[in-house]
Amino acid sequence: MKCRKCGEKASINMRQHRMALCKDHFLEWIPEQTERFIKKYGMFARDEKILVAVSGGKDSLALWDILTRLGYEADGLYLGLGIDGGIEYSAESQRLTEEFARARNLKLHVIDIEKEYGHSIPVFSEISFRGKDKPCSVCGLTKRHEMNRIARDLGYDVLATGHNLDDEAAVLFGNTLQWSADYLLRQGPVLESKEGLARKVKPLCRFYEREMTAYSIMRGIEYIYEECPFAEGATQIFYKETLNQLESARPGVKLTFYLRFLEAKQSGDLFIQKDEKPPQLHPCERCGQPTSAPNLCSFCRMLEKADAS
Ligand code: Q46
Ligand code: ZN
Ligand code: ZN
Repeated sequence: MKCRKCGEKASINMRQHRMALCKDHFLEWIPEQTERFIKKYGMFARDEKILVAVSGGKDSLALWDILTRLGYEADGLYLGLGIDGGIEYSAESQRLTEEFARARNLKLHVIDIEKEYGHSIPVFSEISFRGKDKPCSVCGLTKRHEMNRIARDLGYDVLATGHNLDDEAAVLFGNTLQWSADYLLRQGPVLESKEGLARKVKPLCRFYEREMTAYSIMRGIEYIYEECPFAEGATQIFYKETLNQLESARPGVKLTFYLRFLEAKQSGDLFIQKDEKPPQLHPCERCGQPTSAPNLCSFCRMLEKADAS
């Protein structure tokens, strides 16, 4: 297999694009494409301040690397969740993220949830569900709250996450199986800002996971290989495997699934927009973030419950 651009030996073959590239050209192609997606979907402008949510995994570190290579002003945010799971997951991912930032002289904000709020994520979850459920719902709630808080308090315009095509296609697959119209209407590369919350963007949403793995390895990025110990067995992983089976029989099917969805949504043909008014939002009495609940947002209610226990 030869590189399409220079004819040298290819390092990666992307069947969905019918294109193989050598290492050097692949490492050029990824940022070029990212820049194209940033413009196409109107993610952010050159003068906007970007906060990248970094977890120590390949996607978020690759995203940070790409944005800084493209010359954007992008700082990192790492949330210490206090997850151990026998592999010191949080400690190791924090070490790798800090190392990444130090080596490149980048600004990284680190928020330790336990120091900030008195308990780690697994403990919050234990209190909320008495150990009956995985910590993922508490974790997701906390991550969203903290990302919004830091972006607002430190004046960032945009919050960027490292979701790749495999993540987005799996979420789309799940929402389609359920015909969850509300979620489908909200899914996309950009979630516009509202009520004082920063805009949320996913610049890697058109890259396959294997492309991000290849990019990270070729760029020499050291990232945490292990998934969070709670991710195992999640429905999303099952959907990813199912889509990978489809992909090996029909190369490109994952990308087409996602892109056709975005096109259909943009054209307005596929979905009947409901006339209902969106829920009335007002600031949470404790933290000030917008909520539809009467007094406190769900995160602050969780904190109150934990304090009272
Ligand atoms: S939600 Fe669940 Fe993730 Fe939080 S507890 Fe781990 S798997 S990190 S993306
Ligand atoms: Zn080449
Ligand atoms: Zn609140």
